[in-house]
Amino acid sequence: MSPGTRQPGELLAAAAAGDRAALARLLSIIERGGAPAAAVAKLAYGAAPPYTVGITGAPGAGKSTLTNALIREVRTGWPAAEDGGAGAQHDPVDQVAVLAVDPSSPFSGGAILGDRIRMQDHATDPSVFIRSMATRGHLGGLALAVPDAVRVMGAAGLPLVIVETVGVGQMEVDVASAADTTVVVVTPGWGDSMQANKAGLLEVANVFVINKADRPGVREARRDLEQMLELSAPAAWRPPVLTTTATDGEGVRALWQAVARHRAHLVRSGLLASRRRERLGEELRRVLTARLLQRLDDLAAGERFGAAVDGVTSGTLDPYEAADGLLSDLIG
Ligand SMILES: Nc1nc2c(ncn2[C@@H]2O[C@H](COP(=O)(O)OP(=O)(O)OP(=O)(O)O)[C@@H](O)[C@H]2O)c(=O)[nH]1
Ligand SMILES: [Mg+2]
Repeated sequence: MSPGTRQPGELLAAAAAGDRAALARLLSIIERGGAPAAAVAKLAYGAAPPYTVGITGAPGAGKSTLTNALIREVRTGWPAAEDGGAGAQHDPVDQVAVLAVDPSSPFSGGAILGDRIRMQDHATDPSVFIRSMATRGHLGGLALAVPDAVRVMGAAGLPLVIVETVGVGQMEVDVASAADTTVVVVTPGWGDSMQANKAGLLEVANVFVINKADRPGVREARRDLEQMLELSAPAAWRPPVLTTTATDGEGVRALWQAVARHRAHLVRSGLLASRRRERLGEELRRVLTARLLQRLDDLAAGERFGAAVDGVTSGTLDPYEAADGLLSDLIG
């Protein structure tokens, strides 16, 4: 049977048995949203969540190149944490998924061409699954679609998902904060261009990477980041500032070790569970908001709404009274 005619349950069973076409099909359903996406998402609940590493940063910072290089390290397994061996211990990572998310692009179709090219080292490796996701015009939709996609990948048996997000705006911060460990990639000279969103970056970053370390300005970029970190409130985890040259793999092992240290920190402190709970709460809020907005749209198209507008127009109602009345219809 072609993947197009199979039900979500069958597709998920096939995906869990290693059928990548079935997994890709499930992710397309998630991406399109609506009731079919909710049906797929429902199936994926309850499965063990994969460990999620977010890689975010400005367009062209080298995220895909870095991810490509990182996959090689990932395949060697989780390194022992360098803190006396607590936490992550040489766990094998037999499979890895990459989800490349582009909030600004309405195009996807499986894999953005550029990402295909830059991750081609692994194109024929059956244990590496690479997939792109775009907005399809639904504002805020990705913030809901990405966690669902990650869960589906987990339910399909992928233990580690790397989520690459382009950009540094609020939407990207939302998507990035859906990761267990978030790596923020900057380049020499980044400070001038991203002045506006430094606080947002600081909020989500667990690891900072200055990529393109083969270019001038690394020292200044590092000083910038360190100053920013100095100003932030002391916390149990201080994001390390690493340098990489993704094109030749320089610094990539240290990056993977930093991710492993952060993971060990989360596990040891109990933060992994509490942060995941927090994220689920955030997700529930988003679902609620989306549902409410849908009902509001329905309401605004109805007779009662028209009558309320008439009332406000004729002066028998003020807009606040009218809104309260409509709301009690909606919720009551
Ligand atoms: N000099 C130098 N170039 C790099 C390095 N890493 C990546 N590049 C180059 O930078 C360009 C962009 O790299 P990508 O990996 O596509 O960057 P990206 O952040 O994934 O880009 P988008 O997904 O489009 O936002 C490519 O031409 C890479 O070869 C590096 O460490 N040094
Ligand atoms: Mg990319």
